[in-house]
Amino acid sequence: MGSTKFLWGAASAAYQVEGAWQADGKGLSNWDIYTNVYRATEPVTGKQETGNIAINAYDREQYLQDIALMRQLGLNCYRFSLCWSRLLPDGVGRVNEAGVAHYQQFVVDLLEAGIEPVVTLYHWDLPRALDDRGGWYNPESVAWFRHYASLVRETLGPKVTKFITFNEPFIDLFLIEPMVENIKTGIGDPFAITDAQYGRQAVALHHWLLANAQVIGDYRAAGYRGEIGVALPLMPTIPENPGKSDDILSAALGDAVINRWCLDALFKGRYPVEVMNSIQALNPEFTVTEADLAVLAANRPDFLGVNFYAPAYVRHDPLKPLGINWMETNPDPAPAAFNGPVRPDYLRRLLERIRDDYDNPPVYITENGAGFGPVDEVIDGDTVNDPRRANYIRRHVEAALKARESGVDLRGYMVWSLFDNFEWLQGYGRRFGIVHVDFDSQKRTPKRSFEAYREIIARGVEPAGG
Ligand code: GCO
Repeated sequence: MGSTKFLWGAASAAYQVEGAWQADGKGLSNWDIYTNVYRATEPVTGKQETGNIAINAYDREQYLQDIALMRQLGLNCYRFSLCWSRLLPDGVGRVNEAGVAHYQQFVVDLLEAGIEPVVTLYHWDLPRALDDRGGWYNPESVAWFRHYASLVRETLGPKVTKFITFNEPFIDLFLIEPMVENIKTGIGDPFAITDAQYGRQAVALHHWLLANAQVIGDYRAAGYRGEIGVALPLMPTIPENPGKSDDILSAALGDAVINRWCLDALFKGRYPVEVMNSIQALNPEFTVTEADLAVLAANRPDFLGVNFYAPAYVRHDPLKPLGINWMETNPDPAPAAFNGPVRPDYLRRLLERIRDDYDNPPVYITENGAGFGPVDEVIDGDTVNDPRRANYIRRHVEAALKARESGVDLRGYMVWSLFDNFEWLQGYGRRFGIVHVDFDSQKRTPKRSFEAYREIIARGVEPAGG
């Protein structure tokens, strides 16, 4: 089951847009603690910023206005995530009926606007009560997530035809969470992530992947007739200096850790051997049983969500985990986007690689977008001039549709993001929206990129297969 029409959408995440951090019986999440107690944005942005209000997207009066903008844009889908602790304030156990009712109403409001909800179960905001019980390092986390996912299937499944279990395992577990840990323990440089942290995070990632597979199995066993997938942060790696063997080797290992670890787990039911060897060298306790791998192999997702922003230039750096420095260089000419080099050619190459290496699974681009800083956010009367973002979107959609013409089973594109929002540890300073948000007044102002994306949607796509 699932729509045959090409999906044109936008993506968001609960903690980045909802606000209402203590409304209607919601339990605290890890991110409520990170921002209000650890003041986690301060070492990165210089000020304490939180998602307590964000862009007020929980408020129905507000989100109905936002849905009107979605209709003006021509969207036929909208990707958002659920805040687990709105539904289960303690993570497991008692259900918060007000939280369930909120998301059921949001789904109805989207459907009545002709917009298909694409629902992410986990976009990084874990109930604080579960974080206190060891979070994703606790083997029980697989059962906690299955319990939560079953509640979601029962309450939203009848109207939601596409679920995404997890968003961006590698970014959350191997970048954001170690940074928060460094901030919490007072290490000077939040980016000083260590081999030991990588070794420990691998345990959490294994639990995510097991939980994903078990939930896919649960949904199918329960007769769920929609589609269920995972959204991966895929970054083709490029040796910063192709004349240096170390860079070439680090780029290859980086590709295995960043891209193939999850892709192989989801679509081949195994972990790359070089990943297993590298991680077990960091953490001898990291073990994966044949039974675990059998669970992965038996529950291949219905689709792959590709979150693509940029390729990653990689140089060998003995001071970085596994010797992989994947974040610090961008030798490409300006303009540099927040998330890396502007290289739409690498999106096409990535999609064609997925087609060839993973048996051409159905693919949705579940995130793609850019921010370039104040130079590309120039308020101009009743709009905002962001030509670089508009150009970025045009070029990446074009590259994706070229891949589709070459046989990639691409079924949709979702821009990140419809609205400027809370960009995790970067706070509100990194704008990604095609609609400007005045974070004080909550006023929305469509940017030039909004019109550019509207024209792309209006132009449409050729039927698949030419
Ligand atoms: C991520 C997330 C989004 C980000 C977006 C811009 O991958 O980090 O899915 O929450 O806001 O990617 O960085």
